[in-house]
Amino acid sequence: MVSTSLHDTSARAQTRIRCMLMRGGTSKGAYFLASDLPADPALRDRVLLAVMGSPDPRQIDGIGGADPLTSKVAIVSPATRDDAEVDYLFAQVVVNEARVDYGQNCGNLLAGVGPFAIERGLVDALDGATSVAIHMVNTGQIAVANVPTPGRIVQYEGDARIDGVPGTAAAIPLAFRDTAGSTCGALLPTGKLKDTVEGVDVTCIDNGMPLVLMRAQDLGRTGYETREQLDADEDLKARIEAIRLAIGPRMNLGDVRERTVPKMCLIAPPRDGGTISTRSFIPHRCHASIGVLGAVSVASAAALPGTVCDGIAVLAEGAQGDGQGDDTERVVVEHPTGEFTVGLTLARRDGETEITGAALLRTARWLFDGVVAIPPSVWTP
Ligand code: NQM
Repeated sequence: MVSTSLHDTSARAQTRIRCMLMRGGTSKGAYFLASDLPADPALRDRVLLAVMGSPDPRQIDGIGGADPLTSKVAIVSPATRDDAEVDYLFAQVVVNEARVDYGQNCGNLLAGVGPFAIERGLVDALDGATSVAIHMVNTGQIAVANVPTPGRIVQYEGDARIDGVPGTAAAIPLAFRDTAGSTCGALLPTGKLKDTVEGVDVTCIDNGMPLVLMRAQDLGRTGYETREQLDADEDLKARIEAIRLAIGPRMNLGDVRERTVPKMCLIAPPRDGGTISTRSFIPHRCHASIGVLGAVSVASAAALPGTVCDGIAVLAEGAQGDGQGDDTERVVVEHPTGEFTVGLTLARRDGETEITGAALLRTARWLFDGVVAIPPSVWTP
């Protein structure tokens, strides 16, 4: 049993806070019980900055990995809603700035929330698999994770492979129901399938993650560049940021200068038998693969006729048709390190397509459990 102690004002020693380090999907982060962190939000943010070692491009004085994908925190507590077992608040600790952002979800860290809740005793495991309904506090939606728990113990090893993570691990299927308009209030926040910003056609969409899609060729790129090439492409990044700042208020996000949303995504025709090829910016660095809810938003745009994906996305026969009834569409989103498959549930009525759900597969791994040490100076601003 690890001892936890919240701040003791008489102590000169560092304060030990219980913390579990987990890989969630293609991200890595520190998982905390909310009750192990300070209740005061400003103090909690100072603690999280100290945990990760921000602001510092190398995060040398913390456990962050000097990349937005490894400078993440999950704060978990008993659910405040009847339709969930746990609350999950996601915090993005900005690497280079003394800032913690709560303005988005993270579907990758979400994959570790079910296992963490079971390991910490918030949820009782069943023999076989345990379904955990998770209230994603940042946006107010529910996700359901199905955690493998043979013998009532979380199983991390398995044969599921996700691109962006070496090897295989136990599959954790995730299902989302009500993610449309998660942050922007509407699936199509500008009210249109297509807009033109700074002379570039874009589709603004929010099915769990606010996203701006642009055809790579409209920006003079192929869309197949590597992450490193794109991160070094200052001209491209300046154009993308100009589009982001211009469209942010029209997506109901206000001034997005200091926000991590909307994410920006270059699209191109698929090259490896998938539906669409992507390079996403989160929002200033190119993603090594693609975010979970980012992929759900891309897949949603690909499935809707009239977006910038027309003529680029290769959908299954009849997938964009104006038929009637419900069906499931498998959308394969290619990214810099492979592909991400999203299963969309679509309801079609009189030529209109509504996206009613999304399902996908992630894996997670408990890496380390212990206490993180916070210097005394953090407690006094
Ligand atoms: O889109 C990166 C990630 C994410 C977020 C980001 C995510 C999601 O890959 O749901 O998972 O977009 O900042 O972890």
